Amino acid sequence: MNYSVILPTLNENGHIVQLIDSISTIFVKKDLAFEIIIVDDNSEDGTIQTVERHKKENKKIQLIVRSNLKKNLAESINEGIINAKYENVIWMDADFQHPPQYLNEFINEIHNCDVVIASRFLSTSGRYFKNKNFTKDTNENQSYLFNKLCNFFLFKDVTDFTSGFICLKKDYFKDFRLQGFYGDYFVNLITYLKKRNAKIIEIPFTDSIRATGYSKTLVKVNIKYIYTCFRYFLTLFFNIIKTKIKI
Ligand SMILES: Nc1nc2c(ncn2[C@@H]2O[C@H](COP(=O)(O)OP(=O)(O)OP(=O)(O)O)[C@@H](O)[C@H]2O)c(=O)[nH]1
Ligand SMILES: [Mg+2]
Repeated sequence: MNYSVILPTLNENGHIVQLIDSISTIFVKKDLAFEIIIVDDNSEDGTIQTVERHKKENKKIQLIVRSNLKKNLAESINEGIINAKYENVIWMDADFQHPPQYLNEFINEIHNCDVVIASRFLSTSGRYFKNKNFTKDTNENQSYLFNKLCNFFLFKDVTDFTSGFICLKKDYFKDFRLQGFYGDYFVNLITYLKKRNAKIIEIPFTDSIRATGYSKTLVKVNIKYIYTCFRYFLTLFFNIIKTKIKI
């Protein structure tokens, strides 16, 4: 089996080389064919220049810069998928919140199914903020509640509908594109995969704290935060309709 790992980036300069190297080490150790596709939405912190320099040393890197386009996470991942050359695609956050060691489990599990999702909400999963040294962001409560509602109204055998840490067959994207405001694209993806009767396995994982830089997700309750919540709930609503009337 072979793997295209997609890293959507927006200002991740502080740790991007370290992340690329950690991912590369996993595949090299297992002697598996792989590539790492960085899809950057015009970072202004030097991420692009850093990756360009690192590309000269690591031939597995592909860099795509989405210049002059509206920044969008789902569209960035779509761009990575279109340019992926291997059978399995993986994508994950590029800030170490999705620890690269779980790629080992993706590689083990994908032999037994079509899709592996790393979940924050299985009984054996963990959260970084359980460590007393870290505070919980406001949006974590919203994320927990949203995922519970998705689990109740959509599919009982999926727990993390906004994971963003996944391994699946590239073939699923022959006639499907990710679409969403932000992390809600993942709900649309799960509904689509279920419609295709994909065998989905969730593995528990414990997220880590972002390595450097800042979160692009809103952590303060303001009008933008309320709008983001509204967009997420709208996505849930449309997915309930889609699953109930099977369109
Ligand atoms: N290409 C691209 N990448 C993005 C965009 N927004 C976020 N990202 C990347 O998506 C990943 C997740 O973004 P984060 O800012 O860490 O947000 P989050 O993990 O959902 O939220 P926190 O838990 O608060 O960190 C990171 O790799 C970001 O660099 C975007 O508009 N375009
Ligand atoms: Mg993050």
